[in-house]
Amino acid sequence: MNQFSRDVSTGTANGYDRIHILGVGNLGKLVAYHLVKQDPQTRVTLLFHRQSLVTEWDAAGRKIECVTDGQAHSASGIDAEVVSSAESRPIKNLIVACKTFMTTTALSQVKNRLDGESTLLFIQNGMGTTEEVTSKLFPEAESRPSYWAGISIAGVYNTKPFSVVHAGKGPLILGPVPNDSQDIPSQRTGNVSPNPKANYMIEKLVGAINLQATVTSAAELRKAQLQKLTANAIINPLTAIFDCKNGELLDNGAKQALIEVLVSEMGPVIRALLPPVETQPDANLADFSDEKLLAYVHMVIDKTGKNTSSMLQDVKARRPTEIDYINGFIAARGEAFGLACPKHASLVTMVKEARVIGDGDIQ
Ligand code: KPL
Repeated sequence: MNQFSRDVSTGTANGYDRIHILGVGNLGKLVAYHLVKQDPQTRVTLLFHRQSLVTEWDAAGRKIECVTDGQAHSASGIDAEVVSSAESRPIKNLIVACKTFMTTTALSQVKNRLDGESTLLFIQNGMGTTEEVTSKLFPEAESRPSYWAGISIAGVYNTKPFSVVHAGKGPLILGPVPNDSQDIPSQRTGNVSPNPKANYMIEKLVGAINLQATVTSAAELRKAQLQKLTANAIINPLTAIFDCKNGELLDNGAKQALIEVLVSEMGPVIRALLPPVETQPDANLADFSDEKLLAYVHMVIDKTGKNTSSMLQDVKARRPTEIDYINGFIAARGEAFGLACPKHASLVTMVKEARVIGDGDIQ
């Protein structure tokens, strides 16, 4: 048995060897596809939040298609159900891949199926959802699931329902997250020890070779989350406002100067959110200097140059965006630390206005 081997004493009926996925956006579909493609024995259930998704799922032949390097392949044998409060079968492994602003509502619909032995793996943009889920849904520590999070900069988009194009491959970094309602490092009290029953889900994800998933510590995961938050706080609102591909953010000096100003405004907040020194002995604040954060943003822009950011896609489709959990999160935490971020607060307002004037054309 390796460290991620399944506890074979747990059976199918109690849900330990089934992975549920809440949110069938591009990442949710990509993960479902690779889990089943790697091992057709893996039991995966997609949780639909609306009945019309069943019609789309049936029309897609109950398969997920994945296009890589121009070649389309599909994975079948995936289960699906519409979330319903009448359902009570336990959910032990749940990947939360819905939009950040829907997380609490979506999870409240399956809350009766979750308990202290469940593990939630959040694979989302932005930050602040785990703390919100704890305070709104699981205030009692005994019945609170364990939390993990996953960070990915894979370029994924879709051209039709239940189909994804895996354009830019990138690692999926997985790690445990404290399950408290606090994200100010010095005030954290949450349990970060991963639920040993999470092993099945983590083992399966790491085993799905094309997901390039690796497991790291809570402190290292936190650092990856903060780097990704920095990239999202620059790329997502600016591409939404300028209506451009990620790579076009570096095509003139004015945009580059704006990126620099925004990174230096958020840099102090990102550094204040780093894990405490005792949990990251090799931590180097210099890794999070404004220069290093800027270099990270440029790296993500280069790697995802041809992408239409998720926020621009949302604006064009007149959907709500994740701005409150990206720049809104930075502005709110900045205020709590006495590190005001007025420019990031303005981006929140501007993106909300861009949503109103968006032309609704998703290209
Ligand atoms: O996460 C992304 C997004 O679009 O939300 C990036 C990394 C910016 C890729 O487009």
